Amino acid sequence: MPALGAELRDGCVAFGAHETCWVELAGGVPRVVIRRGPASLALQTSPLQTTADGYTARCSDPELRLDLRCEPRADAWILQLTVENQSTGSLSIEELAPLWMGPTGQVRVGAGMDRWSVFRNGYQSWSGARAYRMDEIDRDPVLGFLRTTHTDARHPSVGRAGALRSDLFTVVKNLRSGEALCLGFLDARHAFSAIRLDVRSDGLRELAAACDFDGIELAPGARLVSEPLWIAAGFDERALLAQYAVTLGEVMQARVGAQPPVGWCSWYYYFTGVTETDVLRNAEALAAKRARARPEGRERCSPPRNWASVVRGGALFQRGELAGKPYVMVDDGWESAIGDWLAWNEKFPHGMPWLAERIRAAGFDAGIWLAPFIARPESRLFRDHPDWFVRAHAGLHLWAFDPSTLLRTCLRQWSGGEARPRGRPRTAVWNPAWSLWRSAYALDTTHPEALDWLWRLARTLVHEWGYRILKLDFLFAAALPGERYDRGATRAQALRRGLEAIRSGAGEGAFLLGCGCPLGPAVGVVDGMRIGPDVAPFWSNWLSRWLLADRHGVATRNAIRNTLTRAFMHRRWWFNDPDCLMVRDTRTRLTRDEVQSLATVIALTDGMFVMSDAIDELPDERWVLLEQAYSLTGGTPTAVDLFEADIPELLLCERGDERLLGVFNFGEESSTRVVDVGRFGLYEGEVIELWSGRHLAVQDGWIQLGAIPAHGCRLLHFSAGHRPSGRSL
Ligand code: 9PG
Repeated sequence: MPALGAELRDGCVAFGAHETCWVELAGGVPRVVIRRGPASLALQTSPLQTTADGYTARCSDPELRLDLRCEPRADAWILQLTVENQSTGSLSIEELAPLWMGPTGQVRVGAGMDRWSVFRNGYQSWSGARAYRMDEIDRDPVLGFLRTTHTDARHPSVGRAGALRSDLFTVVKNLRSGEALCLGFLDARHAFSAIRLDVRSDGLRELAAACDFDGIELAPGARLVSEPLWIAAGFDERALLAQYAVTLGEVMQARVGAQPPVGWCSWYYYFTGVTETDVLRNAEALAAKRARARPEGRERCSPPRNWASVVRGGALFQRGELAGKPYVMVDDGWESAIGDWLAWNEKFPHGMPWLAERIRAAGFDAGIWLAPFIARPESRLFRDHPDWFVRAHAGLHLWAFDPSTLLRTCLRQWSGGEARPRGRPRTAVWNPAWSLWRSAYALDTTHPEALDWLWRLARTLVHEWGYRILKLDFLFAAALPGERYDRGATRAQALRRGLEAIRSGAGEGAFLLGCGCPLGPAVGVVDGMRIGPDVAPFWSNWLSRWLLADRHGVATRNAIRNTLTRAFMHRRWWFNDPDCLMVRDTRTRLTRDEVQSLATVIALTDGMFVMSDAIDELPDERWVLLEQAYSLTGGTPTAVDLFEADIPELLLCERGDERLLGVFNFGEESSTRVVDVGRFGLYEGEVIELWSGRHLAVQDGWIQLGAIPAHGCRLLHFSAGHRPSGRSL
């Protein structure tokens, strides 16, 4: 990987790679944005001057001093900005950018911006992530309450071609000449951050690598430090992403266990209707499957011969158990109210501690779902402690409306009152599955009593009730914009404090699974993380295509996209949770082709392996499909065409000396595919399409796959053998 050089040129910072790799950033300055009254003000800096470990500059606001630390690392640079308030009054800090370039700046990544493909990471678990071309528009969901639940409410997308905002990091890849540039923040405990890029036909408008400080106050004499920014360039964009992910994981002390868990979750079959009997019936059905899968069992339900003879994997339970017990998770539907997590409803007559014991007696770990950072208005938590909740800034109500809030706002307006009063609890989630009428509110995780409650809650669920796996959902609520008890805390810090309180109560032995969670601040606290939207018993629908801009929300197609585009985070920041693998053939609109595509993506990307069907109703053939998919896990995935497609369609998986290649057709028509085996460094020996068992011929380095149906895939197995060495993708 060619190393970047850095220098000070005309008082600005400049980076450049050597001649063979044409990557250059020139005219970069640090920048601070402060709030003055209702307006935001970007302060210009004086020319940077060299200091012992970097550069220093003053802002146009004469009392603000900026120090930019500029540190070389193997093949990368780290920039970190410190600001010091040398004035006599406090300042409200919106943004600290260690690197900012305006129209006079220069960014080159290979020849011509027209062939750039830019990775846009989403804010939280459910936000879409993919590479964009410069003529594409990144759209937010259409309705306000969906923007609140799927994107960063403080930073709506610009909605114009060439303007992109990528949370935490980005990679810019030139598809013509091959160069790639990676910019990414290495820490997220103190502030959310993003890379903003705005390119017009006449050139660059803005490139900013900036941390969001949410307008917190900087007292006279106080200092504020940005998160460290990592900058590297080269030709191998996937190696850059991997190196960035590894480095962030080290800085934030990511929790990565030995092997991703296997589990069952009630949500995608029973939804909120789940009962105690449903959970027990599935635990028993799973226990029966496991008894049969054991070598001493009488009847072994194993994959078909041709599959088992070529794939070297284990049966679901045998290998899954090496990582600890498989788990049985009671998802949403057990609680007495959203917010009241220590009381259950009448569908669980024996109580949740009893159920955990029964699950454990059946030989599984017990898992439970909760949304610890939200509470609905009727919950005891909210009624007893209204002061534990985030308050709305003026003007926030219409961002996250529900019918009741909307009606009250209109009535207030008609009666001549203030339309959006300050200080009311801010609405966080409008979920029709809970109530059509009113929204849930966001817990203030900077309030010491609320943090104490979270600690006690986690302690009770894990150590008194016996649930070792906690699925923590709707976590973004802790980071919504609003007024908090601690006015000096950023949104990222608020979220982090809430998560840390839960970890501390749950203990080191608990497995915390984040969901609906802004990604960065959770690294080092959670063990698993949902990295995409919910799967669904359908591929996609009008709601997902139109209201959710075809990328952010519930739809199997959208879940598959993120599982592929965020695969590189797996085992570096946590275990990726791709969401559940549904394989049933009733009560679903997913076709067999769609189920096989979901199974192939989940298996080859190696994340958590979670089932969500009524196990005792599954036909044998579908249970075998689960076993088949599981036998393929454990490899290292690469989404080969990550920068070339909306949803990558080539997924290579390296498993010891075996290679697996998923070739997908995510289009709406059946389509013919050929594979250039040379591109994958694969040899011309035996190739089997696993789902059909067909042997495929390699002719002149090509495999003709024929037509792949819409949403379908082919799964190629290249057995160990005479592979040319030293070839990469
Ligand atoms: C339980 C579910 C499942 C699922 C989670 C999460 O209204 N909404 O915007 C909305 C978004 C996501 C969602 C439900 C509602 O799903 O991802 O696995 O646990 O909650 O309610």
